[in-house]
Amino acid sequence: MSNPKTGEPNLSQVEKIKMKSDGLRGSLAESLQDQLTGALREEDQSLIKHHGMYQQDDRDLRESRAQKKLEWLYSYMIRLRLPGGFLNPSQWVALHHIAGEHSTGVIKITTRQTIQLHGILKSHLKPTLKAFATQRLDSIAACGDVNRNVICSAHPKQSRAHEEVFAYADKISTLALPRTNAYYEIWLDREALTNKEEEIDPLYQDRYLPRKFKIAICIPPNNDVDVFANDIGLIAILDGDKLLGFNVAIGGGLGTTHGNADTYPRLATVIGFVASEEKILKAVYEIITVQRDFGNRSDRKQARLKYTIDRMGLDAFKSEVEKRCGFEFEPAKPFSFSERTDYFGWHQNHEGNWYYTLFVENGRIADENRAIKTALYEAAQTGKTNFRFTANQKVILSDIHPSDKKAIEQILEKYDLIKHTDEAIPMRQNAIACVALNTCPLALAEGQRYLPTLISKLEPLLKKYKLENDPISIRMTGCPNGCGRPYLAEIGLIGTSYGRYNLHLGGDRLGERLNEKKYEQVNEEEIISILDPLFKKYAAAKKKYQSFGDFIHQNPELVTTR
Ligand code: SRM
Ligand code: SF4
Repeated sequence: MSNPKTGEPNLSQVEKIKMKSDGLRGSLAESLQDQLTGALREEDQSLIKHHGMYQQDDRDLRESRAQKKLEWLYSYMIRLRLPGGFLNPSQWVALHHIAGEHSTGVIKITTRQTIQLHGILKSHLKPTLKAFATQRLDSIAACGDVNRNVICSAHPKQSRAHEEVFAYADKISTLALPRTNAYYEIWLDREALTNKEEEIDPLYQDRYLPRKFKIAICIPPNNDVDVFANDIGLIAILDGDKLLGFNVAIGGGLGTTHGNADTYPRLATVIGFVASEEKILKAVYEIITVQRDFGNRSDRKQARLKYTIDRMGLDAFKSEVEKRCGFEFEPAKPFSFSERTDYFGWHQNHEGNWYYTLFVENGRIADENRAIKTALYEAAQTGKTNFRFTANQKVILSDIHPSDKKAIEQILEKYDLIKHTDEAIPMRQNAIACVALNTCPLALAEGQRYLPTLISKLEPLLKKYKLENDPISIRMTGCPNGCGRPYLAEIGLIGTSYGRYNLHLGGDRLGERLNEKKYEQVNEEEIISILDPLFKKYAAAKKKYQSFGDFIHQNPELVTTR
């Protein structure tokens, strides 16, 4: 980690870029002016992430463009910062138009309760962000080495306490926002600040964090956010309708690298309970500062909080946090999860308002098989529904007054979306696939473009064994970074090369146990021929097990690791 001669840390390239970036400005303003290329200068490609954007290219077109001696077709993905994943109807209408005017048109719901737009050309970046700003929407810190979008159980209005818990997503997001005004200057043409004092950032300083940082809040008994996959997981402890505080879990993270045994997925560990709002925010803040000060800044593959904790030891890490907080955590309170799901269809809350959770396969809102995008636009235009995203890439038409339910239902029926939601088998409803090809530069295999087809091939098997109503969780990613949280699925498929995946099995249904890699580099035919007999045996023994994942976990001899 440090130079043996000078004792100075061997900083990674990204660390150097951040530190000399003048509050994440770098030469972004100049890079944007350069009309000779669709790309940014290399250093700015790192910085732009902290503004919620990634430079990408259309990977499907690489070869044909190379043949024509053209540079890759560069474009940008923008990810919004939406703590708790909420949009009002006028924001939705604006999003619909922005997506149409500046991006591929597809509104992509992510696994962290927000949306991404892809395919935005360099010249469209500023107009896109300006249009979002008119709706009080921004992409600040949606990516980069900072705290990302804070996620929260997606049904915040189930009870009064749910609403209170939801408000924490916003408070934490604000607490952990970088102080720089670079975003406003570069993208929104605001005046540069003359007084740099105002930009002094006590949390991030000039180094930001060693790596991305993620926080989730969940409300048992539903672990719909996969709370243990986060750097910080806050587990709400309720007494009836009263929020008592949160158990705090730290050190979750899923990304790994093929062939690098020093990388691993890790579930967050519960370290205690905190009660008052002041203490909760202080605890979150100081966990971040300890990671800032102790995290690995030489090797980005070892820089996430999970590695800092495992290197320092959990007790030492916790003591350092408590020392900085000036208080000790109370012992963790008992809690338990009984589900990890979105509540599809219509549900009414304690105030009498209605919620409709719509099935959106892998979060792609477009007019593809069904006119989902048009339907949601029409629903938004009525002004009678809000929109909430789930951490499983779905959307909830929400907060609908009883007198407005009919109008919204008619729109859903007009576009056949109620049937669309009801007809998807639970495996499909709950499945997650990451973006992968054609935009993700790290993809080794397909994700969202392929999982629907694979499920269609598994569906007859499930029917054959009368398992079609069993919500077996299946998740696929195009590489081992874990964006679709495949390590927490009963069936996890992790891309290794085009058409091939490592098959992981045996995760539980609640997101409390990681699965294990059982087969390497299998193709579709092999996946099906492995799962067919396992489904058959599970169906015969089903009564004895909570889930397919438990069945595999408790009968490891059924799976021959290869
Ligand atoms: Fe992710 C990188 C997409 C959730 C772990 N992720 C990427 C990038 C930006 C590729 C890149 O670095 O150039 C992907 C952009 C693809 C594209 O074209 O849009 C990408 N990640 C996504 C999304 C959109 C997947 C989706 O289909 O929904 C999710 C956006 C979330 C958001 O709104 O903020 C997404 N990524 C996740 C999750 C799941 C979660 O947070 O619950 C994980 C695993 C949890 C974790 O962080 O450990 C995840 N993404 C990664 C990693 C591995 C990090 C690591 O610690 O090793 C990378 C690569 C990296 O950071 O170097 C990555
Ligand atoms: Fe890309 Fe890999 Fe994330 Fe999928 S898991 S979006 S392929 S980085």
